[in-house]
Amino acid sequence: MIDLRSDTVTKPTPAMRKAMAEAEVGDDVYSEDPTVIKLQEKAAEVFEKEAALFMPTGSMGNQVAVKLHTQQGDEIVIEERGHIFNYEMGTPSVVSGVLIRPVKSENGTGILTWQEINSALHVNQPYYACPTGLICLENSHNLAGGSVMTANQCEYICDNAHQLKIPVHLDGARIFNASVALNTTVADLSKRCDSVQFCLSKGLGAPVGSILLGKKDFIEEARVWRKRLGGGMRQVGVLAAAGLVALEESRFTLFNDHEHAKQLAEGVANLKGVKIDLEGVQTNIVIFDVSEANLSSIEICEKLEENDILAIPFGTQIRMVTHYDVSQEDIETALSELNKILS
Ligand code: TLP
Repeated sequence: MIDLRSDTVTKPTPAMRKAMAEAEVGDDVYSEDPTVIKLQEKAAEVFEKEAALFMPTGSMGNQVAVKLHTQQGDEIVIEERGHIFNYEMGTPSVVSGVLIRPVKSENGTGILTWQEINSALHVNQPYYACPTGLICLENSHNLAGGSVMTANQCEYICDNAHQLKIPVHLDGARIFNASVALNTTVADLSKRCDSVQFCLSKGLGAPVGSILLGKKDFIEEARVWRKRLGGGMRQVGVLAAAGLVALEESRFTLFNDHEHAKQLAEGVANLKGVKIDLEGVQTNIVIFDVSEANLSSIEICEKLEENDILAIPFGTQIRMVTHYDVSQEDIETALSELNKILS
């Protein structure tokens, strides 16, 4: 199988499995798991944030942040294709009682400008509008094709938001991909954000887990909400051990995934009935439109599957994601099968 559905499908590396087998563990609900503590300290150091908390999933990391930053009846502002809005099952309304105000990114990159955000805010409008309680950013931006936001763009948004006393949460599920694409550190890319969530279980390759980062008090409260939502884990050092390997080693190989994504995108661009924005392919996600092809996106993905290639159809688009279990030869095979299907 060549599995291009997501980078969540990576299997733990031999180094991760070894670290998992040898991990020292304790009860993490009592904050007594030495490997979890080590992972959290390492993450806080890498991101230059005060504190970090190991979360079972990225969704829980994001949703605990939404809960802590907002009051019931607030609105959160987010780009219209943002994961927190589209793929977290309405949790902002269920858990936090907030509304979402999706904003269109006019240039199509998914990276909102401050002007676009500002025009969607409700500040000092008592008695009729929902007050904006939070701005959510996403870097890299999954459904916009893995596009990246620079450190300056992010800082500018945070500084303006903070002047209005609005906090900013960064969904950095794939922030290490953004840091490789922009040749900068994850600390720089999230410097002024009040909280950041990043996933160990995507391109970094750990089997499970995400980290939520922020100020010490915020993370202490996040620990309470994690427990409340059923995310208090026990001898979870076995998973944190894989996360530590992911954090310390995997980020240095993401560059290859980006090269493979470029190779894939360039190949796809030459296929019949396909539209793709090549410049938009900045990291490990390739999204292309097949509305002018002879088959629908679902039919194309079904035919790919018959040939042991997996991809995800989204409306008239198909998403393919590269990761360390996908080689250059796999990309060539996928392109050649796609070519046969579309010809
Ligand atoms: N993304 C998954 C699917 O849910 C779409 C994927 O295959 O890409 N933020 C972003 C930007 C994400 O892409 C994801 C997962 C999450 C948060 C949630 O992470 P998990 O799956 O750990 O809850």
